[in-house]
Amino acid sequence: MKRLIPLFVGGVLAAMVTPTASADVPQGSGVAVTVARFATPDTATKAYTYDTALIAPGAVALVLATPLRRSTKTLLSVHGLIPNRTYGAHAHQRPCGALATDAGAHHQHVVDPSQPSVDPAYANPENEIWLDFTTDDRGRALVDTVVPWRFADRRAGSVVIHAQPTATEPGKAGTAGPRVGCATVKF
Ligand SMILES: [Cu+2]
Repeated sequence: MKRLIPLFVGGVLAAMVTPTASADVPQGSGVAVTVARFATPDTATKAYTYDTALIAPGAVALVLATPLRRSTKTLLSVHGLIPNRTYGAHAHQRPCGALATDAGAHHQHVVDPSQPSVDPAYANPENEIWLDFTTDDRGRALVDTVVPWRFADRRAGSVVIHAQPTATEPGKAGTAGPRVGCATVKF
């Protein structure tokens, strides 16, 4: 598995970056790459599991955040989760920590004046980065999303994985149940 990760990352990077590198990726703006193995908070440094029944220690997350000309593409790949299960996932404001709440709220491009934000006008997959996924029968998933904006002075710090799919209705928009894991990402 350890040997496979660089190959996997290399393949995904090549697939993501090569075809559009000259056209869409501005000079000097980096693709943020995170590859991390989930661990319990006592030993984790980059990817934390807060619920080992839903994210086993040793599971792997890969996140690629690519600034395009007027948009941002984020890709999340996971290995070693529960097979055939849907998880919620979003970009959150701060890096992960020992507590699931350390990552803060969702990063919003246009910040909802009313927090916590559960208004679909702000808590939606164009104003936030949503990466919900369903694992295959081997516990793997690959998902990506493009939002029509780029990070400026405020940048997200992590991708948080939740126990449930993300709700979209008023009063619940953006919520996805307990936070079961977190990967620190330098967006
Ligand atoms: Cu979230």
